[in-house]
Amino acid sequence: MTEPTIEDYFVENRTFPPPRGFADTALVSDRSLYEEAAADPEAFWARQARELVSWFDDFHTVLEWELPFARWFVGGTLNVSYNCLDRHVEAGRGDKVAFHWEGEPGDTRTLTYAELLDEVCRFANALKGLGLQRGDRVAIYMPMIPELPVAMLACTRIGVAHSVIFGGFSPDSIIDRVNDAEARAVITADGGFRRGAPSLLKPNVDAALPSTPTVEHVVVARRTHSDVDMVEGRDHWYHELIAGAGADCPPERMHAEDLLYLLYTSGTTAKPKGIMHTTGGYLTQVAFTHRYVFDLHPDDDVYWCAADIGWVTGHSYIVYGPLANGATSVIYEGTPDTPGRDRLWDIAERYGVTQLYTAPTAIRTFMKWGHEEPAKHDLSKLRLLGSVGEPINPEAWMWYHTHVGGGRCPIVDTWWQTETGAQMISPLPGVTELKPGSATFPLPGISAEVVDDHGDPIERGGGYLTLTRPWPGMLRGIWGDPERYEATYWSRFPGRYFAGDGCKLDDDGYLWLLGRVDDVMNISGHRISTTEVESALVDHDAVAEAAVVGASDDVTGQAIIGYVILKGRVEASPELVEEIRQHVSVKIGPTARPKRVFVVPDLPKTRSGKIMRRLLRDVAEGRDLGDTTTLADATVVDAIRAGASADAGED
Ligand code: 7RM
Repeated sequence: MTEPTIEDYFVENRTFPPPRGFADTALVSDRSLYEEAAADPEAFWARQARELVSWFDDFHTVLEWELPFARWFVGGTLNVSYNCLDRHVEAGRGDKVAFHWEGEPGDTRTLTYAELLDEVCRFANALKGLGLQRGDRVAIYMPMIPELPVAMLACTRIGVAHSVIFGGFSPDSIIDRVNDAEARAVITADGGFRRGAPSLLKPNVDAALPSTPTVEHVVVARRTHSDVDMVEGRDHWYHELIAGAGADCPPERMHAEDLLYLLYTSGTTAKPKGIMHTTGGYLTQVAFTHRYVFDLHPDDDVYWCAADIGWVTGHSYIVYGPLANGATSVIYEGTPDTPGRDRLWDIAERYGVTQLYTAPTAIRTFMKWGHEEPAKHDLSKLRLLGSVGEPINPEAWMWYHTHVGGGRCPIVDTWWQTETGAQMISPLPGVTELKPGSATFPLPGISAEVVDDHGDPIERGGGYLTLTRPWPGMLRGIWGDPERYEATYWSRFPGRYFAGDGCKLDDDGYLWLLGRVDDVMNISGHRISTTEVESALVDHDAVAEAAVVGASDDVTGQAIIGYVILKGRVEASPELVEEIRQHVSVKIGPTARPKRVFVVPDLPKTRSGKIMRRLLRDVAEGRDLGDTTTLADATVVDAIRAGASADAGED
């Protein structure tokens, strides 16, 4: 007996070729990169590594592959901060702006490449002064202030691996991560500004420290000027360390496979996984993808990735990719609705942003706020838009394209993971014909296949996304746990990396990501993806956001339960709820029609905006909540639970 793979309902036929004006100046406008990479992937990556990265010593071996352990660019030595800073200054671009930083209260700071290099060197010397050395690990728990990329780059300069911990995490999360990495120091701040108020960080570190025996030093950047307790000998002010440190700090010559950073992701069990990224391969792939996926013209562009640096997207596409490529970027500290719901568009207008990279969850929120908000601003400098983090529903794609991109900007929907380090499946904007909601094709040098339950590749329809060849930016393991690395990613389909995502292939070979396979619903034997039903719900005019889960059902095994946020209102008549359910039937078929639809004020999300469907399943099945440490706003579930028990609306 074969289990059915994931069913395939949603049909989207709109297509968008690269706009003519865009393709004319695009870095890539033909298939040559794809052809070169297909003919010899290792030679292709070797060329990119030599062109995009500066090496102290060239590598002698492109790839050593002992499944599932890869070593890229073996024999090569390099330094990431040198690649991100010194070489641009040496080439005469020291006065070019690296970051236009804007704080939530409206304060700003501009950092040129020369200024950034100076501060990084001073801070690197300060870290050395605290006794940190090559091979150590340091935890960084900071708001989105310039000192955060400075701290990361200072670590890379002296061969210390960083572990950035999201500023929203609790003391318990800090304890787990610091102890797992055996970090010798924590770099933090007094606090940061979010929604108009200071949120405190140092007190969380203080609460964690009694349980983190490896930490010898804490460095505190001053941001909010809130009162903090400083422990003599252990705690140091960032600004005092910088003032006392020299500006000369030669970059450490690192091996290509030396650890660059750890970034923890929560897995299915409570213990988070320390995803390991190394130096040469990671930098090569982030530089490559940042340049070609965003079509970066460093002299003209003002690029903005509106993610948080505490998420892998910020590591790769705020810090390492843009700096390696000598880009000018925007960094914004705060929330998109402070002081008004047009904050992002205001920033984009004032800095003349040319490329904007954000998440579907943000785009759906902007949709809910209305297209009047972007319309208040001149966004005519924008020439490319990006999406990352979740499948983007066709309706959200169309809204982004029309109301932010003015109908003229290609959208790069980029699929990748903390584990992949860099973008994997994405259009090349000067080449690929887009379909709203599809991440399209693997990038040059990347090889993906959709397989069925047996691990056999399928040519169309729904299945599991796998990667069939190692790639330069891939994770090198889970810190301290090689068995878990093998079991999590390489055992479900032998010889393949299993990403954990469902995916379908359409008749033209486009890839459509279908969400996490753990979330796939089984309704009377039909395996239905959350993404397709959610896209059908969001397609209804009244619906801004939607999440669906499969809850146990006596008759059908599981039943689809939908949670929707409406546009501009908080309640729906029973007729409207019925109409919304019916819309799914019409759009993709009666099997996928939700049994119940609840109107909710908000959805439970992680700090990077991913919907936590597991918690919605707990609510739907009346269980106590499991682990909620990664939830951005813990009150949301209570509000849903209260509403869901009061509501009705069944067949
Ligand atoms: C970059 C990032 C990874 C998971 C991944 C997917 C989902 C990310 C897309 C997407 C559909 C996309 N890293 N995901 N991007 N799904 N289309 N363009 O998000 O480690 O935090 O998450 O996110 O499920 O496996 S992550």
